Amino acid sequence: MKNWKRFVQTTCAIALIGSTATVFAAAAKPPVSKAPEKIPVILDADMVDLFDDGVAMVMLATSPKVDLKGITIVIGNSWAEDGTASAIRHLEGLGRTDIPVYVGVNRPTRPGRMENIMEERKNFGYGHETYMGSCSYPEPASWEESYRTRYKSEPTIGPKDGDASDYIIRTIKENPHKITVVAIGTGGNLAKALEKDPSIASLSKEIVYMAGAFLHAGNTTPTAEFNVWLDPEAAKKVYRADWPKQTFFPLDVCENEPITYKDFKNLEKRIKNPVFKDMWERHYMTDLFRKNKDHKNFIWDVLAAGYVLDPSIITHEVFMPIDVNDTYSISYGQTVAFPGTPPPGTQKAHIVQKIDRKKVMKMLTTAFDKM
Ligand SMILES: [Ca+2]
Repeated sequence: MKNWKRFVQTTCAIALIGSTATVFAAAAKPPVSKAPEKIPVILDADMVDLFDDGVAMVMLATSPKVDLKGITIVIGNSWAEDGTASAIRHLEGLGRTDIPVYVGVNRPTRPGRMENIMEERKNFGYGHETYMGSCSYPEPASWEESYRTRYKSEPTIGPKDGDASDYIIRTIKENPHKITVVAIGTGGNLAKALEKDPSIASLSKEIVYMAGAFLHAGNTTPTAEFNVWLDPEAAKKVYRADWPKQTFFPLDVCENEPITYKDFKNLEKRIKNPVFKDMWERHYMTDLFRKNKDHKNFIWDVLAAGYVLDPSIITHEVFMPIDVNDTYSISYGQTVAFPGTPPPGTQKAHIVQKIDRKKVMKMLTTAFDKM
């Protein structure tokens, strides 16, 4: 009897060990591979409809690789009122009104700049573009007025309360070493954020710009690219901050990669949503292509957004210390790369020279399929 009892106890113990081992075996199975983490992005833009800020925004907002955390609006192509209206219209069109928009800096750093800009251009020279963005028309009364005038309807959302610079600081600090900043406007918002909290640069993952003309002519003046030219003091402050990685898509590459009439037609046929069809019909580029099939159009900011989606679009770059000339003079706003010894306080940056055009065009068609 005693032996029988021991036999039962031993058998039960073996069975228990066996079942526990089965549980351990199940737990030891290799974990199911998780989807890669999305890249958290802040987009700082001088928004315009579609090309080029708008398309960059659509690429980021619709990519399954990206978590577009928010959009901050800065002066540049447009006044902040127009940029805000445009950002909101794009988000409505995409059904992504969950992405917050914050309004930011609406004047260049240099006092009286907007008032003196025509005189300045006479003194400092003209580049190969006559384009002047916000400097060429009066500031709208409000973002709502801008929205109603352009889109002939009422907005369904508005920008969030609070300054763009505070949103940038808060978001970077809540996600240390994770955020990619996509800076495709002038430098005002980022310079303001850095003044308030210089730690945000090193707490970011990286920053990517459409800005500058390093080994290439300027567009607005003979030496300066528009985004830097409008607020050189802000750009200098931003480029000298200690970001872990800075990548520039300057005119060096942007002005070598235009889209053609064939590309234009290929993109046009993909737009289905009336919100984007309306923008396309009113876009300056549409008119130029319809009048002249030999027209070519640059897509500037699109390249910076494309890099976030796939860094392998870069096929050639140089890595050098850089700076901005902020002395009010003939080369005000010129971006400079230093093959030799740089001035103290400058940082090194990746300056993109060539891209894989096929990859970028594929990204563009994917984005337009969602419009
Ligand atoms: Ca832009």
